[in-house]
Amino acid sequence: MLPLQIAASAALLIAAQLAHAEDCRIDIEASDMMQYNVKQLSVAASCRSIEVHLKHSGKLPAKVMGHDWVLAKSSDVSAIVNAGMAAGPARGYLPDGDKRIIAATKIVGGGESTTVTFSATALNEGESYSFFCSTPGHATVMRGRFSFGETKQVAQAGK
Ligand code: CU1
Repeated sequence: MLPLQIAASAALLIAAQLAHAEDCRIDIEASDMMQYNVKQLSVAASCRSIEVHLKHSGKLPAKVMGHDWVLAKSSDVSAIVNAGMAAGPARGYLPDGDKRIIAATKIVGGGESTTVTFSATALNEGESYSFFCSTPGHATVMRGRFSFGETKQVAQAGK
C-alpha cells in the first residue's frame, strides 16, 4: 500500500469509529392491542446520543389508543405514572419539567410516528431503567427494561 492509501484508510477507519461512538437508534412499535413490539431494549455504552423512533402500527386514534415512549429509572416509573395521570391529556399524561423523565416522545395515534433524541450522558451503566407508555392504564402492560451498556445490543450505530 502506498503511504497515501494507508493514510486514507486510517482516516476512514477513524471516521467509522467516530460514527460508531455517537449515534444509536432504536425503532419500536406500539399497537391497537396496547402493546409494544419489544419488552427489552439495550444500547451500547459507546452511544453518545440515542434516537428513539416510535411507530403506532395500529388504526385507532390517539384519543382512544394513544401511545408514547417514556424513559426513566425503574424506581421512578410508578411516581411518574401517577403524576402523569394528574397532569392529564393536555400535557400528554406527563408531569411538566419532571427531572425524573430522561426522555419522552409525544403521544401518537394509529399510523403516526414520533421521534425523541436524547443524550446518553443522562444514563449510568448498570442502572436499572424502564421504558413505558404514560397513557393511563397502559404502563401496567406497556413497560419494558432498558439497559445501557450491555453486550446484547439492539441499537447499534449505523443501523
Ligand atoms: Cu399506550
